[in-house]
Amino acid sequence: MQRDTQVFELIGKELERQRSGIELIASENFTSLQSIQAMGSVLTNKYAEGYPGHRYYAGCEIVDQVEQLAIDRLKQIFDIEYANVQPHSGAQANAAVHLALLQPGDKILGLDLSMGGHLTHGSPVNYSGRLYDAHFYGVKKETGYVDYEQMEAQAQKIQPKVIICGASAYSRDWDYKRIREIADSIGALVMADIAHPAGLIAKKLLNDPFDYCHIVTSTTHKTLRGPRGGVIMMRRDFENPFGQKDNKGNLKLMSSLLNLAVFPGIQGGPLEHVIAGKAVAFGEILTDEYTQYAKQMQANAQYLAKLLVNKDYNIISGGTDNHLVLIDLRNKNISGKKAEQALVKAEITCNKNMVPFDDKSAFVTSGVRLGVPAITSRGFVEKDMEFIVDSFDKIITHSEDESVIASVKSEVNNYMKNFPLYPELG
Ligand code: DSN
Repeated sequence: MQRDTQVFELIGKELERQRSGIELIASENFTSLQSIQAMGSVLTNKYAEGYPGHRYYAGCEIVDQVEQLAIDRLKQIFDIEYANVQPHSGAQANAAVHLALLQPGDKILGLDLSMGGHLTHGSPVNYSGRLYDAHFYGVKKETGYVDYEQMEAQAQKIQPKVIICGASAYSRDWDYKRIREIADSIGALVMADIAHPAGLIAKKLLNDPFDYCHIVTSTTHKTLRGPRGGVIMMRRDFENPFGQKDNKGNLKLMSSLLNLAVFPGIQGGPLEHVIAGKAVAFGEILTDEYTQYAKQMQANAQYLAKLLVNKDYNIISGGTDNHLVLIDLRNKNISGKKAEQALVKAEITCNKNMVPFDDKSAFVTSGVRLGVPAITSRGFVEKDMEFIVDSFDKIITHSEDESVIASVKSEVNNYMKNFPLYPELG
């Protein structure tokens, strides 16, 4: 068969783009070459609807072992009893949890998208806000921290079945114990979406959600540094108080409802090649090298925040506990959209982001979100944050000066030559 040069030339160009620039999108990372190789393997050819040992197709003996390896490693990482590694994405993982727990029209309570939350936590443009009766809590205007009093007041007033915690653009740790107390006071369940900080939680650098949150979801490609995908986890299984009863009158176990919600509920055949990539990444997370990586990620983010504050950038909440910072650019007289556009010309990639109490739309925004998972994988340590902040500041303060942008781009490209990415790929 003729080589598809069109597609592979584009892949080559994307590799070059990833190599030459500074990647600051908080939800992106560079998964290992062996994880990529597992994804690009013959496992993509196999249909395996069902779960290990219980499939609807023959010939699953090998993929059963692959999937079981991914499950076992994930259980070891987080010290949990239950893991489902089949969700194709974090959004699918969340949809499956909702399907397992809720009926259409049921009430949910999540962090407002404009305050750092996620589409699948009840946004009106997402299935979660269309199928369920979604309500929100926010962050405190004065501090930028989650407003737990508001969460409690909303919970008491609305009586949601599920309280969702977790965020896409929130740099502080969560008080899972307090959230559980609020949920217990109204008989609700707690779902934590740890897609962003999962890698730091895995290494105990942040609070552990598993003892307090009934169900925990994550993506696998952000701080966990695996392939794109999702997972659902529980430290302990339990009988779902909102679920149907079996024919003996017992409430069904959450694990069986979650498995049924993923397949056949919202997905067909699992992507066993991606699950193999997840298994590889989970194996890597169990190593000391990854522990060092997670610590470096947190140290980099904290130093990045400090340097930005020194240059009079307004960091929401004043700093960070995790891998990201959210910057309100209003005192710099530039929108998030303009900042993103100018930065990408200099090959510094980040995303515009609404900040709490933003007066601009989601298409314009007053802020940008910067994250360090990808650059930490490239080998950046604290002192490299100085280069990032200097380059970032030059662009923000000269966003329409093409000669400054061109000179920063050239400095960025030269700098990145010191941090090889996938050198094996030539
Ligand atoms: N879009 C992802 C992020 O950037 O945080 C979340 O799904």
